[in-house]
Amino acid sequence: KLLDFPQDFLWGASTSAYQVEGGWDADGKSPSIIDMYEHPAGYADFTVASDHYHRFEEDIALFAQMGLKAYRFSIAWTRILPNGTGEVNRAGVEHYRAVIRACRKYNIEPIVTMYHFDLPWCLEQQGGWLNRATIDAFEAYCRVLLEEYGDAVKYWLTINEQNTMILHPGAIGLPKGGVLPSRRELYQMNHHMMLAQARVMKLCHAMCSQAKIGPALNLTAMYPETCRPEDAIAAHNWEVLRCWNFADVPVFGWYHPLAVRYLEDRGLMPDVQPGDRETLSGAHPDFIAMNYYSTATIAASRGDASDVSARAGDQQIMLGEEGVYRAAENPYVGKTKYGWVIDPTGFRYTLRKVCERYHLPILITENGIGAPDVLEDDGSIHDPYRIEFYEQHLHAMREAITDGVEMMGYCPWSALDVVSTHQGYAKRYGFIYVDRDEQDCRSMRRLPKDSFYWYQKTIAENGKNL
Ligand code: BGP
Repeated sequence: KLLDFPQDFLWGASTSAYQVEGGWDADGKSPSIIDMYEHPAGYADFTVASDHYHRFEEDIALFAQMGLKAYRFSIAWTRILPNGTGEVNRAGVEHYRAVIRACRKYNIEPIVTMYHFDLPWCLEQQGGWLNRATIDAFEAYCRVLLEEYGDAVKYWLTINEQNTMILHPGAIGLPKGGVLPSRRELYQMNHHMMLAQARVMKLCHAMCSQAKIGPALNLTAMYPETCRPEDAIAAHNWEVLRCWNFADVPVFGWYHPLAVRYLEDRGLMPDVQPGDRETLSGAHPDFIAMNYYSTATIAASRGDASDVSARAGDQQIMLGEEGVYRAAENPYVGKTKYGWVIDPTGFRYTLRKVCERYHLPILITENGIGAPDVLEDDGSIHDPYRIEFYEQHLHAMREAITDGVEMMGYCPWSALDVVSTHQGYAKRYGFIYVDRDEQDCRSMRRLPKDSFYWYQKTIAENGKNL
């Protein structure tokens, strides 16, 4: 018999600042890397996005109508500290105070991401995450957040999808000229982000004894393509390099042992300064926040360049590595219109693995299906594929709870339509439709999709229908 969802389960939904807010230079905000990067031609710009910056009251009122008990959003560093560090922009601080107040008005728990891809451009120009000074800047920024909102926010997320930023840096846009950092540089940046995260987890616990904080990683279990032992080793290789190496550092204080050997063999191990190990082992998360979209299926390397291929429907994301692993097809799972694998059982499987590895409660901070939703003449949006996706994933999560996994909540992507990282408004995720397309802002009206009403009912029944 399936266990029920916990009574205090955080039924929520997510967004991130740069993908939803617009107001890119409003009230003293400085540009972030996202504002300065190159994006594909014809792609929706971020200057308006879904205009949540100006319409958050209306949006949060709709979230309340949907029954949300939590809203996961990110704060734009560039609104709080336009110079990356130093002087605080009061207008930026007051903006998010108003957002938090709007949540509280409806008993919606704010779950706040401190950093979701949008590094201040001024810091990038000084070397970005390659520069150790960015660690201090991040700590200074987060100190302001904890001082200003520490009494009103209980749940904090440090860094969103650090593993995506390091392994697939092109996925969030390209620097002008298209040159990405080398892998050696990326792992050095990774080390600095880990240090920054550890310092902020420690600071959060020191400043806000009631608060809970954790990393938000994109985690995905890997299947071997066959029961050939070499396929199993390759699947394990990629699971370690893609997932566990990023979560082991905050939880256990150091890199995964297999990843260390991998990095050393290839000259990719970051420079570690005296005191770094103590910093990493001196802080601990209260939970693991996890973004889950799909699983991957992996085969043994062929030992040549044919191991590397683009992910289906996604030229920005290359998979496979010569001598390490190769991406394979899985005939047992479905796919979205954008080629992303749909695998609810893989969700249960990933949750079991994360629980088993870290023995920490899990908060889902993203899960969802991107689709080209259609607005009908009568203002309705029929998205049965989204309802089906959520039904299946929530059922799988309930099975995971029954298995013994401790779940804190579920914040799918996304609360309302946002700019997709590289497919603009062509690919939508929201429960609420935003009436605009790439170039034409049209009315910007908010229109509940069918999935909105489905989620409303599901929350009201605490998931008993699943
Ligand atoms: C995650 C990001 C989100 C979001 C989502 C959907 O990786 O944390 O910011 O965009 O993926 O991805 P996409 O917009 O590329 O479809």
